[in-house]
Amino acid sequence: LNAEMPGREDVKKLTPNPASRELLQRMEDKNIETWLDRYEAQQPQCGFGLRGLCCRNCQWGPCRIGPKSPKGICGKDLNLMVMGNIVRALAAGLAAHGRHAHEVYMTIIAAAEGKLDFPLLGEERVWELAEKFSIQIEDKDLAQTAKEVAQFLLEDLGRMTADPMYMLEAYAPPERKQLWQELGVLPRSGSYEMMETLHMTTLGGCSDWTALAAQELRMALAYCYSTLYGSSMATEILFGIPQPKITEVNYGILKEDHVNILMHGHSPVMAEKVLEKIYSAEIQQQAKDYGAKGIVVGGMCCTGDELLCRHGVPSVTNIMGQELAIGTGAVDAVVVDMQCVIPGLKTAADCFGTEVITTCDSNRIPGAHHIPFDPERPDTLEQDAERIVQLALAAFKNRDRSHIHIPQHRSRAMGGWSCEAVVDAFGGLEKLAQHLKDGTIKGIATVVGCNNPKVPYEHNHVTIVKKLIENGILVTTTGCCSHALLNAGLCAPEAAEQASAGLKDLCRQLGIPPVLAVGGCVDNARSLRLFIDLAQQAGKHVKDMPFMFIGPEPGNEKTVGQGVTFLAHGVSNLVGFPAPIPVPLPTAKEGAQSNDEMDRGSNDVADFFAGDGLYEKVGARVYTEPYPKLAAQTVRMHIKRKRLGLGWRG
Ligand code: MSK
Repeated sequence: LNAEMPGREDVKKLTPNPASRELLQRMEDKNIETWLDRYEAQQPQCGFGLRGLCCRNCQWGPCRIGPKSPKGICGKDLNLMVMGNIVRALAAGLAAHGRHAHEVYMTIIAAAEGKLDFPLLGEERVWELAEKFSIQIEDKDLAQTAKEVAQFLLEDLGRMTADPMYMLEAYAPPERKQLWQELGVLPRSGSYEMMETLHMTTLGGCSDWTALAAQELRMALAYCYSTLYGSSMATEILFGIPQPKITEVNYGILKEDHVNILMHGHSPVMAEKVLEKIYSAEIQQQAKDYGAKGIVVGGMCCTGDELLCRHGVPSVTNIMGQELAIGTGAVDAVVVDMQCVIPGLKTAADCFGTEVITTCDSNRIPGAHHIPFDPERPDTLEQDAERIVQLALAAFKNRDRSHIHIPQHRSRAMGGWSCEAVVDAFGGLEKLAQHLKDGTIKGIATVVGCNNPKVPYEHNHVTIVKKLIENGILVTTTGCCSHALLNAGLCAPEAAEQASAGLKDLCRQLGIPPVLAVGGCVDNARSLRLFIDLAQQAGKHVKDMPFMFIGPEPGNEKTVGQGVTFLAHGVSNLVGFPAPIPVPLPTAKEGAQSNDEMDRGSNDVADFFAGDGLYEKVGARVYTEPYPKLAAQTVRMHIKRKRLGLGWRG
């Protein structure tokens, strides 16, 4: 596996964004450490770890599985170890999205009680959820109803009894609910299933890997309905349902003569308040008094996606671009909330005098300014947001201008694709379903997820998506993948020219791109809802539709939950390198002695996910393909098979 990984020169050559190539070289020339240096220092990476064949869940270990040691000290075999590691990764991913969800739900409650000055802009979502949850709304105003909705969402996050989850009951397709009931995988709540997963995988816990596989499905459903759907819709309640808007993206949006502030992380609550301050006349004037021509706000990772969706705030980059953005020497402050903020960010920031401001107690960075937001201690939010902006203004005043280098690359982009906005753009669900049926759109793929240093940065995202639209497959995207596609110009209406004839004409006529950036990680709920609604409109089950979930460069533990969520709904996955679910390999050589020979060992877990085991249960499987052009071909074949199954031409 190590042999498959790219070297420094591969990365610099294959990374599609010219601005990233320029900045990687600049950091190297200046001898400033980035992920690329640390990745090199880690080579070769442990072959046991790469395959999920080591366990350090207890103090008896670490144990690893090899030809001479087919079991851990406790007796755990290969299947149990591989499956246990995957299910634990999903629990960690659920914890991350769960913490995000908790912040947003508590913010609604604080806003509804008048303790926070947020106007609840997503009124239609409040009434929709109130109706779905059968909340009595007579004699209640918007704030009171929003508070009750948030309390229902909190219950889905924390329930300890076997009562049904409200969100799952409200939005899951009836066919799936029945199936999950039969499979015994209906979850209690996000918190309960996290607890149960750690319990099942502790020393002397569950010895049956198939029970852990069932827990994987159960937890993915908790992940989906207590955090993805919940956070995405709760954020819409607070800040509104996004609508399409044109903006510019990439590192070139930074300006030497402006104050440059980057917003990074996942939960957009503090970022929204900071933005409000920045847009105020007083702060704009103050920036001018400091000698700046204005203030540029740029987005990174999923907080960037949220701000792009709602305000057209230009996005800059993703998780592996965060040090490169600092390397422009033009960033005065980075405001970070939670998740995907790597420790290396501060090292780079210290080299360029960039202020790093942390706003979440969960994500501390030594040496950074810490100005936390806590919806249960809301009194200081206004002053805190003001302090953050003042720190950025002061940093501009003190900036060392001799180190500025902003690569002049910008791309046009259209963001703001809520589920409703996608449906409206196509003239309604009926028309969109008809385009699918007649083959104008061959299928829909949601291409998402992180970056990973094990693949040339952003190369797989961009290569796969170009091939998909060339073949008439409409793409939705979120998270770090969306930044790669935004910067590559694939989310601009002009990208229609790169699509197949049918998709090109349709996008041109509608004035939309063939790649729709639907938001941050939690907004994968938007793509899933689109899949569910389209299947219902077509009178089919999701599992039979020409849909696919693609994670070309999986990185964070959260991506496991994304993939399994779609699997549980009947949408097959195409996973790039490194697949968290290991690839099925040919049968073990008799008398294998070396680890390499052991690599060829059979793996029931991989067979379950990639073969017929999971498929027979949920109607979906995992394909693994590290090479992007082959991956796109696999997706095309999958979509073709689904169309044939439906009797749809094309
Ligand atoms: S930010 S979870 S690296 S997509 Fe949501 Fe990117 Fe993955 Fe973080």
